[in-house]
Amino acid sequence: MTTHDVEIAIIGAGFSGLGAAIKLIQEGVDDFVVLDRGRDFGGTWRDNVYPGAACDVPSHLYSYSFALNPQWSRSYSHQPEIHRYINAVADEHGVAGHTLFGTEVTHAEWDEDTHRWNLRYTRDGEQHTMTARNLVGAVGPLCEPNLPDIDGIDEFGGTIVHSARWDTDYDFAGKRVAVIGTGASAIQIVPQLGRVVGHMDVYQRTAPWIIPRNERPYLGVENWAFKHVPGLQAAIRGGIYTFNEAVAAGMTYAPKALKPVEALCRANIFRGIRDPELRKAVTPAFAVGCKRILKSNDWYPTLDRDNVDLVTSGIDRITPTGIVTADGTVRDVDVIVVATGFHVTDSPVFDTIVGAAGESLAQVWDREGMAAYKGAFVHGFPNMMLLIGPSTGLGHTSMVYMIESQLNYLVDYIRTVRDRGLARVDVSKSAQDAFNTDVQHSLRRSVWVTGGCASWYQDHNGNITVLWPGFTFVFRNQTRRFDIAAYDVAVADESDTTESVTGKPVGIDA
Ligand code: N01
Repeated sequence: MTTHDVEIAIIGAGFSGLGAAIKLIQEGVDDFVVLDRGRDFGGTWRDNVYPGAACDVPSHLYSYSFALNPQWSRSYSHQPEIHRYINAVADEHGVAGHTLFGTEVTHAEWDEDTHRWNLRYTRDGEQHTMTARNLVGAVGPLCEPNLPDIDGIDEFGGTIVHSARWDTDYDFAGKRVAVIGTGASAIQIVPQLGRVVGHMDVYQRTAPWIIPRNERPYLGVENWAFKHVPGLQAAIRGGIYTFNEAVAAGMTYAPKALKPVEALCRANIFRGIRDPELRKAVTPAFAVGCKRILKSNDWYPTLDRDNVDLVTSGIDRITPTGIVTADGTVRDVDVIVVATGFHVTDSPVFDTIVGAAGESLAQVWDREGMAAYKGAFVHGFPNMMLLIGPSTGLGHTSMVYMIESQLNYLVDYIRTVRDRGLARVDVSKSAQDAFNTDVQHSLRRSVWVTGGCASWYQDHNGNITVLWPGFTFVFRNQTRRFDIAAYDVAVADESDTTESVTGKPVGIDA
């Protein structure tokens, strides 16, 4: 077992953890480490390798502002290209030298005596420990797959594949397949499988609203222009951003203004499906925007295929050979694809982080509801900043924009801690509560509250704790500077200024 002490430990090497590492390097901070259980950078864009995996935010906006990519091959990027982009950016900034892959953090606990986070992690089957003066939680909300709790699922004798843990060796050709779920992942998987499987049953609990996806490949001349015409890519990015912010206004303040979007979705159904009964079955019964608005041109035509059935009767149980629905129908299958989303408000990661009072994030959030200050700091968890924490999610535009806002806040936090010699920084309960009261106030007329749907944006109390309401530039303004007045702080004494114990952690070149 090895022990180390670092100034900052970042858990997660996806878009947010990598962005944090780059910003720290640019700030001249060297004493940090990124810990990730995977084998390279990318997080959710490394792990989601299901067929058809792609982004539904246009390529020019779904990238770091400090690493624009003029070479995007399509107007919407697919997973392999985003994964390559993320790793290329990591290479360019030399982040690998700060990163431990194949490393799973199993426990992180605040130590009030040393003013440090005590971390336990496993690497190559061995246990290690580390202490860190600051902890950055960059695991993202979409990292822990949610397996549905359906009677009999453990007894199924065939294969079960979760969308986020795809079995790339499994050959779907000619198979009888069941797909559970009709969210953002399922609508990308189902059209790909529909072309190769023998038969597919798609189990829909709630029909989603889906607009057409105006994806196309870029011409060589366009890529040339993105690279050589000054300001062109930034202008396109700005145009996409501005359009999306208008949608945010509708979702937050005037859901009725989204009627034209609903009309687009209805036209998409009409165009994609001939059978009137099937059209009715796929038409949602909630306001557009209440759940994520999806984008697809081939979802409806796939449901209309002869080898595909949409099943709307609820799932009663799973048997060793298939699925039984509430109406008593038995459908035998070889493989079940579960595209049932992620543990967002109940992530097992929350159990592993223990704050100053000896309680885990899960215990605190179970009792008080999921909440943080500016989506980042949680009262009672000193010196810990979450990236894409509570109230930062979006239903309409690029999460990378929110991540970059939080990175500004992180860098200014580290600057402040260094300049003032702070050993302990804990957001005050009153500042955190006031922030969340404002968020809930902004949400009250929004489509997520009034739209008549259940969604993963809600915690177990039914409150929308995942989303940022309104304009993202408001969040950018609120996170420009670290506002120390919102925090209870303690200055370092001699015991806090102890030198690092053993320098860089195991596996990182000195
Ligand atoms: O998961 P979801 P996802 N029995 O939670 C159903 C991002 N993403 O992986 O709606 C039967 O949206 C559930 O039904 P219902 C994006 O932010 C982005 O698809 O709850 N069904 C729903 O249909 C997205 O929002 C991209 O009634 C069950 C589905 O499973 C997020 O990831 C691409 C069930 C889950 O949908 C999650 O998307 C892909 C049960 N027991 C994903 N449990 C981009 O393009 C759940 N369901 C950027």
